[in-house]
Amino acid sequence: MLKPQASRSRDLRSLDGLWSFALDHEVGDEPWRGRMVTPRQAPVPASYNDVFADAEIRDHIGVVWYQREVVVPSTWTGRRIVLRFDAVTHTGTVFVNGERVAHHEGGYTPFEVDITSLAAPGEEVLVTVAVDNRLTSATVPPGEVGTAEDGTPTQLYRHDFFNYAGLHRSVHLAATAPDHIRDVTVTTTRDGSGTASVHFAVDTSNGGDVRVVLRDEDRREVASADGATGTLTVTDPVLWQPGAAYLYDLEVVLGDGRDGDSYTLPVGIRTVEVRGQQFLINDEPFYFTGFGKHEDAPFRGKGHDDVLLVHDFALLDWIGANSFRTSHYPYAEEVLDYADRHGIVVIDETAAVGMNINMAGGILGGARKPTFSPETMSDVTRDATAQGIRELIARDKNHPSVVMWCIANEPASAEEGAREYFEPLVDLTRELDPTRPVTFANQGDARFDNDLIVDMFDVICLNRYFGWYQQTGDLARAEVELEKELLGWAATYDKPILMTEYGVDTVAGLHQAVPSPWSEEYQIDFLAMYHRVFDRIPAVQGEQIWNFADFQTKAGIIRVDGNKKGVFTRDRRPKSVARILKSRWTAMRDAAAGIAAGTATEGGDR
Ligand code: GCB
Repeated sequence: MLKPQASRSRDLRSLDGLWSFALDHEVGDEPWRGRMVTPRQAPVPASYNDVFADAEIRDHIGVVWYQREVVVPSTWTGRRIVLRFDAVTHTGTVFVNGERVAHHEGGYTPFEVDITSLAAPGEEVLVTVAVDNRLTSATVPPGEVGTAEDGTPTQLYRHDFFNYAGLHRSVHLAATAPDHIRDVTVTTTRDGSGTASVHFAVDTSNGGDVRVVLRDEDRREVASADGATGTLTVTDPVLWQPGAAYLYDLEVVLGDGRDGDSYTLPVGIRTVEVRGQQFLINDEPFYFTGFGKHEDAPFRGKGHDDVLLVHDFALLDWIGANSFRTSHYPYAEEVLDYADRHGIVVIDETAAVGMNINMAGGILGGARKPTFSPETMSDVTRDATAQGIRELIARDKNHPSVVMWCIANEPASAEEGAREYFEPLVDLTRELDPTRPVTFANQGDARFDNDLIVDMFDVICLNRYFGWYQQTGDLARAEVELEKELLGWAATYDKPILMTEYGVDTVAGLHQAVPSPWSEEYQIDFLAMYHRVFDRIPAVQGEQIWNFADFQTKAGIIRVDGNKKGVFTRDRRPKSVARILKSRWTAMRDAAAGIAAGTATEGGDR
């Protein structure tokens, strides 16, 4: 699915800004029929939960309404007009001028609808959106809604981040020619003789004539072709490399180029492969350093913000990280565009999180019952998971920064039914994208000797908390357990191992001479212990700390104003460990750059 863009043939109008906003019970039936009467306005993009000082809004369960008007430019006569939502969390139903035009489930992927017949150029249209934040066994992430004794709704979910909702990303009105480019798919390969191939497939609304032109960063044409599918050959390509991004532009033109449609897609030439226990980018072993992140910030919740985007990437660069995982849902497309442009490697995750009913002995989720069953994670949940995979790959398939799909976080992969649940999903992912490795993030109850699904995946991603949830405060015992476990995985599977989560809640400013949990010193000692162990085990090919920054969660007895495992605070101030990480990761980055440039020095092999 193409991100909307303004080009010589396409136009865009942003619908971001303040929208009228109301809770469901505050407006009458069918508020989309006319102008909503409400004293409130909510900013877009943003979560609605924290922008008002009102517990009823923060904790609301169910539908809220957003509404605004927009004037369709009079110059758009004869154009195809599309209304596009980058993310409505979790379910959006859209009305235009009182008519229901779209319904979309899945809070982190875009959808769009052709509203040409309702949007007269020069006239105003009224856009109303019902946003539903309820999570059920038919949604991803899943949850359970119920009713309390006093008749009020309840919501249970098993993931450890606040259930923020709203119009989280931009809304656009877009105009194209009626005959238009619907989609472009690009993959790249290299051959031994120093050339690269850019394979392209263009989907158009009318099957018309297509021309593609590839230009380098100096806007020089390097290859071109006619036809909707084909291969461009690039001699002496400049590769997209971690830490050294290079993007070509593929301009796709439909029709005669004057009146026809055109779309420009950035293209990075790079290859990804898993070979034995190595993860290769452009045939070079790649060791992941970085974080699991969240889209999370004070006030705006999960609303996309370019300031935060640029600042987070600046901190990634400052600390020497080369990668992150989009835990636990697809991030805004702006994030991936930025990663493409700045050479940061991304593990791209679906929103399939919280699919383990018995985790933590049920503390988080209630009594023990099967995770995979018609009453819990059922065929309906799996269909929603499959749809999430389809939409993720449709959106992100062309990003060179995305090197792997992560199709679930911490499912109950040692429980009966896990294989039946995941096998078709792995097959689907590979069918949709045969070029990228596939993984899931494994939780500690599923070990190398009882996990039922890991053999179907290319890379073993482990989330482990020895020294925090187990052996709390005892890093010596934790070190023994961690090493035992990693060696077990390395001996059982000939696959790369990434530690995709390890971390400790740390209160910024809490210092101790004799470190114990929650202090900054314990975070330092904890991470140092993990790194010692990683450095002893060659199958470990990456370290992504949980988490980049402190983030909001639902209230609970193990969370004090959220999860505090960040290396940065929620407002992005470094905790003490940050400088120590910076020296480890910048040394590793320099060593990797030295290897790429052929000037590696001794000891610079990781
Ligand atoms: C996990 C989850 C992550 C939590 C983290 C924690 O295993 O994947 O979402 O936030 O543990 O801090 O408990």
